Amino acid sequence: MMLWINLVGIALIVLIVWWFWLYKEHNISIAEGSLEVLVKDGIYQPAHIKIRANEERQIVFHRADGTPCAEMLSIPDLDISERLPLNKKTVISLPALPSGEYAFHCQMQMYKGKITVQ
Ligand SMILES: [Cu+2]
Repeated sequence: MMLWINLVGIALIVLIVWWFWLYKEHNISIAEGSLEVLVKDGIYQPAHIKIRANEERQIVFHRADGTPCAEMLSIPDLDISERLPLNKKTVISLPALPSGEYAFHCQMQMYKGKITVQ
């Protein structure tokens, strides 16, 4: 019984490490052309986007989550607020940006993402 509890504990730690650390690393995507972000199951995939500074960029958001809250995409620093129709792809055009970090999220900030410009 004790062994079984220990095994469950180890499995839980592995899962937590994977979720908070390894998983996020895999979420980084360096975009060269247009980039697609899937909006599904409570996360943006990828949630962390890297783009180059001083270059205009398009990001395609593909919303596959019917939750009403997932409908809005906000990038507050850029005054962008767009409706994402369900099961459709919406192109968001970003202006040429200076280096920095720009957060994006859904209406109630359940979905969260970040654009790193460098
Ligand atoms: Cu939301």
